[in-house]
Amino acid sequence: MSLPRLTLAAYRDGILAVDRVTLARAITLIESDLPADQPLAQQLLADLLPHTGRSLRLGITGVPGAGKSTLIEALSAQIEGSIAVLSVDPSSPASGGSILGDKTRMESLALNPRAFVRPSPARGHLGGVTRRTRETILLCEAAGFQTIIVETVGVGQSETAVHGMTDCFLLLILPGAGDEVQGMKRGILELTDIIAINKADGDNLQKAADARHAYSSALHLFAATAPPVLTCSALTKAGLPSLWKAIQTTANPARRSAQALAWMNETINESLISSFENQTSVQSLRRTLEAAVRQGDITPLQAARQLLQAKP
Ligand SMILES: Nc1nc2c(ncn2[C@@H]2O[C@H](COP(=O)(O)OP(=O)(O)OP(=O)(O)O)[C@@H](O)[C@H]2O)c(=O)[nH]1
Ligand SMILES: [Mg+2]
Repeated sequence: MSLPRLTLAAYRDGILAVDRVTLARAITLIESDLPADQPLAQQLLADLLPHTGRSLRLGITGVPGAGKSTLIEALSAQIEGSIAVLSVDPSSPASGGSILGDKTRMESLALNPRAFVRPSPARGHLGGVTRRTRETILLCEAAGFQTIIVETVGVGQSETAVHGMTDCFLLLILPGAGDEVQGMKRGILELTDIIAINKADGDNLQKAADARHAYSSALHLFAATAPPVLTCSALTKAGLPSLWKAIQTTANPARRSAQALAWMNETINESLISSFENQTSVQSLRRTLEAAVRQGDITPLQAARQLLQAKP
C-alpha cells in the first residue's frame, strides 16, 4: 500500500532541506499515474524550478553486462560532492533481473551517505518513463545533488531519450575488434560524447588498447569531431581519473535550452495523440477504417483524413 501524500509545503521544504525520505516520496508522487496526483506533482516541480539546474547531468549507456553499474560505483570515488543515480529501463518484464542486479551491484553506493540510488520506475512506454526521469532529475537537483547519473541499457530508443536529458553521454563498450565501428549503429555514434572501453584489465589489456586505437582511427573517418575514446577498468579502477576528467571537460550544459524546447514539443505531441486516441468516436471508427485499409478498399490517406475529422 502506498503512503499517504504529503502537503505541497512538506514536499518542497523536505526536498530543500535535503531530506532523502521526502525526496523518495516526491519521486513516487511524480511517478504516479493517478490523475489526482498530477496537479500536486506539477505544482511541486514548478515551485522547485528555481532550485534546479545546478548539477552535472551524465548519461551512461552500454549493452547488458558492459559494466555500467560497476563503473558508476567505481567512478563515485572520483566524484566530489553528492551523486544521484537513476536508471531508465522502459523494457519488458524480461529485464526485471537488471534491476535486482543493480540493487546488489550498487550496494556500496546505496550505503554511501553522498549517494542516492533510485532504480527505474515501474515500466511503461518510453514517453512516460522519460518524463518521470526528467522530472526526477529536477527533484534531485533541488535536493542539492551535484552529479546526476542516468544509466540506460543500450537497447532500443532509450539512448536517444537519455541523451536528450544529459550534458554528457558516455557509451561504454567491451574490448573487441575495432571493425565493430562499421557495424555500430550510426545513430548511437551521433549521440555519443565519449566512448569508454571497459574491462581493460587482465587478459583484456592488450585487446582494449588495440580496440582503442582501432576505434579512434575509424571514428576520425566518420566525423571531424570524433568523440574521445578511452580505456578503463571498473574493477581495477585504472583509467577512471582520466575518464572523469574527460566527462567534466566534455559536459555541455548549453544543450539544456534546446532539450527543454524538445521536451515541450514532445509533451504537446503526446497529449494531442492521446486525447485523439481516447475519443470514443475515433476508437470505433478506427477499427472499421483499419479493416478497409487492409482490404485495399480505401487509401491510407483517405482513412487517416476521415479519422482526423471524426466528431468527438
Ligand atoms: N574484469 C572486469 N569485469 C567487470 C568490469 N566491470 C564490470 N565487470 C563485471 O561485469 C559484469 C557486469 O557488470 P555490471 O556493472 O552489472 O554491468 P551493467 O552494464 O550494469 O549490466 P546491466 O545492468 O545488466 O545492463 C559483472 O560481473 C561485473 O563484475 C571491469 O572493469 N573488469
Ligand atoms: Mg546495471
